[in-house]
Amino acid sequence: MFSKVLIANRGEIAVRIARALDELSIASAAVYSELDRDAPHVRRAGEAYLLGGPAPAESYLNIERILELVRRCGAEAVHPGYGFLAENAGFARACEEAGAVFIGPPASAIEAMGSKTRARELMRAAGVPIVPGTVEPVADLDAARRIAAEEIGYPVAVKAAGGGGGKGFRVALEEGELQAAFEGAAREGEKFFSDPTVYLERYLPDPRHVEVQVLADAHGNTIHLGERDCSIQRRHQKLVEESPAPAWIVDAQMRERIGTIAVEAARAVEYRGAGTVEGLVASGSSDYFFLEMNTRVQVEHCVTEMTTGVDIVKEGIRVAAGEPLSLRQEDVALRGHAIECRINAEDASKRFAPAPGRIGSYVEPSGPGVRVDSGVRAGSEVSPMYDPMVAKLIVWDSNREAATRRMLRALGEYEIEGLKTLIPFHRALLATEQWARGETCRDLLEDKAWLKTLAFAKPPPTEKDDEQSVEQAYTVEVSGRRFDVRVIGPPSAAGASNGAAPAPGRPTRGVARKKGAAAAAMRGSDTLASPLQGNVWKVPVKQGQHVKEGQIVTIIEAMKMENEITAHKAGIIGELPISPGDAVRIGDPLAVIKDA
Ligand code: MV4
Repeated sequence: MFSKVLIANRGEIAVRIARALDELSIASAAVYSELDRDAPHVRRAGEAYLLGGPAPAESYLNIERILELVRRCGAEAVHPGYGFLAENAGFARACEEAGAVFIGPPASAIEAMGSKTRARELMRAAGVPIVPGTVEPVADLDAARRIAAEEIGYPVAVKAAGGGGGKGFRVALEEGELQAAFEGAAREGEKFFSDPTVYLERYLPDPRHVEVQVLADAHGNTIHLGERDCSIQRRHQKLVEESPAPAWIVDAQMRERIGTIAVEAARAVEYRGAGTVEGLVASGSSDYFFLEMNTRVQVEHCVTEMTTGVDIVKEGIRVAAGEPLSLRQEDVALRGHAIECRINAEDASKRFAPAPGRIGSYVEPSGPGVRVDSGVRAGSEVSPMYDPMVAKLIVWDSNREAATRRMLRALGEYEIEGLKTLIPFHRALLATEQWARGETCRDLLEDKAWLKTLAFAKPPPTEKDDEQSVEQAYTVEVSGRRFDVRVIGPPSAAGASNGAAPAPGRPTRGVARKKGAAAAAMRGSDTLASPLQGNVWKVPVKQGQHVKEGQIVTIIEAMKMENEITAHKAGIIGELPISPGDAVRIGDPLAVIKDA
């Protein structure tokens, strides 16, 4: 077994991996960006090293720097978590070349599944059912027209070959819509994956997203841990996941069938470690079609851990070290029902706009059947630079109905001050008839009137009296390695001496005052300020135009995501100092909206 592993990630998944390493008596090394000096994942690991600046390219995507730290700290393996470098075959290879084990599948399996057309071809050859359509890239619009009309039939889905997770996915309900869908998918493929090739699939109306967790070792064992239903999605972002799927969607017989399909899919690419085979179940049928395979541990792996008792992260580490899986297929038993709600720093009432900010007081739910995997704590700053998912709330109970009630109880216990999150959205969603009936809730997730009811009250000013604490915790970096120190003395003198970030929960006077002033300046202002850093993609409004509160003013691309920025008030667009292509930073004015 390894003696030390470097965790090449941040947030809740880095904490999750550190916990698994701890239980396996493996030392853990965290890495962090300048923004994450005081993040929980940094404190949770045994040691921690600075990667570089806040931007992912300088930090969590900085392959050279990560490999340099692997050598320096003496880690024998690297755990990539999810996102960032997790599905980067080049990184997996670079790790092996540097003499470190990449905790994940072989680079060849990442590559095979990374190209969606290649994956479809391999799956078809392996007898895995794929959504009917092409397994080769479609050369041009004329070819697409012919194939859609003669071979597939409308409606068709146009998907980017380099895509996945819904990026570069367009639908054409009829021939008249094909050109826009084709060009849109190709453009998005080019933008996100530097690959404009697309393929076609039959479009399945209102399907369910059902995925199967697999585990494979290097001793010929490939098993599955049942399915997760992730049908509650908005703009291809999963919001709620459950395991098992509602009993009326997947019964024991179907579970065995799709489990076998998933194991075949994994075997076809000589998979190792933890992976997920995603599929669609057509509405009102039990037909199951392979969609894609995620070659990493997933955000929602926890619901499967709750119903099987298997520690998926630990199994992945064991397998990477050459050990066999700790269980066989016949040892897998599903018990009860688990649900996960993603706690994102987003405002559902404003089209799920990112809502970064600083957390004030913070209390996680607990009690029977409740698990919280989080990457934040009181005082944490949630940056627009990274994923808005700050925590996951997972509950288990004996059946779906009981688990739903337990989730509502736990959501009620969750206290996050100062940050808008999806907690009110989840409380409302899980209380609906649609959820109780196990529907996909598509209409509800786009229902403006319903979402509007989830608006946040204006927060009262929370500026607290300055603390008179004499003990202060600081982070110091010595040659790029992080250490925690405590300084006893007058707070201002200690703060000025080294300029290090103060420990969370103990804001210095300067920081507290600046925050308060900025917040006061924004309140009641006509200026719509950018909540994030990125590039202006679209500006669907004009100067002089009347806008309603919540109407889209601009779409900003950041972190490969399109973020809709909506009017904070109704009125007339006075100034509009932005146009497509402009780079904007946090706080930059996007528009001035005058009272009508
Ligand atoms: C589809 C589809 C219908 N037909 N493919 C792909 C990525 C994933 N995030 C959703 N994807 C879909 N692919 C074909 N051929 C519908 C979706 C889809 C979806 C599927 C299940 C549950 C919720 C969904 C929400 C949006 C789109």
